[in-house]
Amino acid sequence: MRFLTAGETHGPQLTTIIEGLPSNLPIAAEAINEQLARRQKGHGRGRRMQIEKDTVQIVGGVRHGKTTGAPVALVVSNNDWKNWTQIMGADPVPDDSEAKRRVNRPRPGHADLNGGLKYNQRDMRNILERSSARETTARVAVGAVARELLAQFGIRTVSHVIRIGDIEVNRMDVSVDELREITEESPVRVADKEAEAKMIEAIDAAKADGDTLGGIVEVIIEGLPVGLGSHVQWDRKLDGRIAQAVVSIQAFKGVEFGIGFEAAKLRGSKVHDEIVYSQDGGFKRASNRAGGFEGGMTSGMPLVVRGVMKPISTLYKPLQSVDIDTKEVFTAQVERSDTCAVPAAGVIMENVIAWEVANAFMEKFGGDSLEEIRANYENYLEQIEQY
Ligand code: EPS
Repeated sequence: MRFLTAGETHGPQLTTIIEGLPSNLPIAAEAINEQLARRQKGHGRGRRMQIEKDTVQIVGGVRHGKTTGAPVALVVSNNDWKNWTQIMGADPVPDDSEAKRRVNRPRPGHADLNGGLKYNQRDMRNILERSSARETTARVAVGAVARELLAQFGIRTVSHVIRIGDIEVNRMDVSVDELREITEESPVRVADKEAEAKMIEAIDAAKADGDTLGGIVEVIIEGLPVGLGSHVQWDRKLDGRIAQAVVSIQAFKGVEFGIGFEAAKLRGSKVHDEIVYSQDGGFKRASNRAGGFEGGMTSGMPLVVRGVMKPISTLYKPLQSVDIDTKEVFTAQVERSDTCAVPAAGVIMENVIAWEVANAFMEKFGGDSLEEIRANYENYLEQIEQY
């Protein structure tokens, strides 16, 4: 399967085409809207989120609630577009027009300067409009569709924030289902109430200082069969693909699986998961330090992936930059932005990973209709059972 997105943060809409989905997959706009709404929440978001109420329009590939096998086309409109029609319109405007809201002081940490140089754009608005994390709206819509496919096979995902700035959660002894319920109600998507209060305080303090905060989010996926991805070729390793997807989320700087970077400190005997077998449960691991992967393939244990997001680089108290016209030192341009988008980033990460897993699922069990995939899947489970 594949997809592409198009659209600018203050343009008319975000557009996506997904190709390769099977037919007969139930898709409801409400299920996509639910994911879009989750992405918009979180303490620390700016005024833009009060303007937008993201809802999807399904404009291809779905009829009477089910996919037909044709490309699925999705559109999410930007409510803010009405304030930007001149600034972001496709029609030409005079070179010196105020309507351009030209950006000539690149913001450190953003795509502005690299993109301006690379694409030979002297108005860096042409870069920032597309590099903006608004684009993740489209990727969440794609992930929401992927989740529908995974849900057909009992595969479920959850995410939670484990760090914002220097505040880390205490691990709670809760099931994944409980975690899902609690984090959905939390303004920073954590289960630990004490950490929640401190995180909110830290975000408010950063905002008061014109500063921003990053953090770490964790995604857990349960119900996976063994053997998604493959060891045989570098670009078929599913953990590698997930790493790429996670680090491609705007402002993400790193990814780890299971105990992740901790493994560097420990001896092998404290890192690897012992293999156990039972008549009714089949092969399992006694622990899950590997985070659900061995050899680039799923082990059947839950996937545990963490991603680190740097603090958003648009600062109300901007850092030093250089004016590209005069080459003089200036502070970077101020654009409206969020103080902390880590809670939203967890939802984004869940959805981009859901896409990668669904893609690997289709490679393994792929068929043109949901029924064909189900038959392949069940056949494989039987093979595993008899192994
Ligand atoms: C963003 C800047 C802000 C965020 C935006 C990402 O938008 P604006 O410049 O319009 O205030 O709100 O995020 C979204 C719009 C979104 O939907 O997540 C940026 O520069 O990346």
